[in-house]
Amino acid sequence: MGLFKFLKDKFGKNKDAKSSSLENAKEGGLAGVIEKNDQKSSDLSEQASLDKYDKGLEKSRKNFSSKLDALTKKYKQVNEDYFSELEEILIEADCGVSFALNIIEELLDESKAKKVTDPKEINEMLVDKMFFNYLKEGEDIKNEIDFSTVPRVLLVIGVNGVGKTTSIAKLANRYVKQGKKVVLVAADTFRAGAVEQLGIWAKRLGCDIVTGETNEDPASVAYKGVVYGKEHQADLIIIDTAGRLQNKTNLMNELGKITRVIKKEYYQPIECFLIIDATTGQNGVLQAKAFKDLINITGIVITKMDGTSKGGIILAIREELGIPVRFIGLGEKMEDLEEFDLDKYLYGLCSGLINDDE
Ligand SMILES: Nc1nc2c(ncn2[C@@H]2O[C@H](COP(=O)(O)OP(=O)(O)OP(=O)(O)O)[C@@H](O)[C@H]2O)c(=O)[nH]1
Ligand SMILES: [Mg+2]
Repeated sequence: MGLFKFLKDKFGKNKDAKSSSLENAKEGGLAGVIEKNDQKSSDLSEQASLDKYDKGLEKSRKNFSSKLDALTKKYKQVNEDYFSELEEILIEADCGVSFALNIIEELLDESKAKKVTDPKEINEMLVDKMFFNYLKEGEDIKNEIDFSTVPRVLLVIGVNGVGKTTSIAKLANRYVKQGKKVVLVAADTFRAGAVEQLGIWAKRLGCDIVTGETNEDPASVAYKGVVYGKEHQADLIIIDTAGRLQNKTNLMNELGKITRVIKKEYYQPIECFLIIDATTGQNGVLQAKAFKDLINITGIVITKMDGTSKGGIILAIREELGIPVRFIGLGEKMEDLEEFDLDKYLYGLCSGLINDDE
């Protein structure tokens, strides 16, 4: 079975599972109710997560699926023009030129080999390819932070205004709810108000916060934060940094200094999340390239997915940088950060096509 059908079955089944577990719980005894309630709450949280993807990707889906749908209706049989229009749709969705070119080439070869001429079938092949091209062979991606050794240090970086501090608050919220002790470190000593902004979140979430003086060297604040977190048995130490444009050499070099100083006190690998604003399109890919040259990025958090109609950026980043997207911001609220899930993402982006396929 192709991924296209698999997604339809998987997420369709989910809805059935929810109602049947609710119904069974009504009928069963106490043990049955407890068991069914466990099942029910996991079904419901899975459904809630899927709903967030669905809502957050609404603009992208409308844009992408409606264009593909129009293309499918325009051509009864695929030809060269069809493929060049399809390529354009992929590029316009911010999937990146190299991703688009590669996937079109593969589709051309495969459709010729299998003698497929129906554009609906090509859509199915396209969704399959989007999936398999994301997964690099032999790679086992773990999105969640690994707490097998604690504390973990997470450095959060990115250009100005992409959503670093908000994503930190969302991540802290996620892990506090899982019972982890989270310490926030305000190493953005550059922008007026940055420390206060993180302070408000720390108070709201009940996390300790380590701050420095105005204009104190951010590396020194980061160091203090790591020492504090170790002394206070933190599970996770999250370091907020100033927004820095990728072409400002001094600010970029500062990142190297921050990691060097942390390593004097912390000997485990540092988690480093680069935050990318989905609404910046291909500029986000350029930012990621510049940061990657300087620092070991262990994951990407894509923010503001709800604000763009070009949700393909995740595919472009994966194609061009090979760095996994670990979390995805699907709204402004605290709960609107989800672990990245390729199935839900592709379903969110393409469900218009998938559900059309009745
Ligand atoms: N809609 C939406 N808005 C978001 C999301 N993530 C962040 N934002 C908004 O983006 C704006 C900037 O967020 P910040 O967290 O302050 O960004 P920053 O990267 O820390 O900014 P600087 O520290 O100034 O570089 C805020 O208005 C956030 O509410 C998201 O996933 N969806
Ligand atoms: Mg900030």
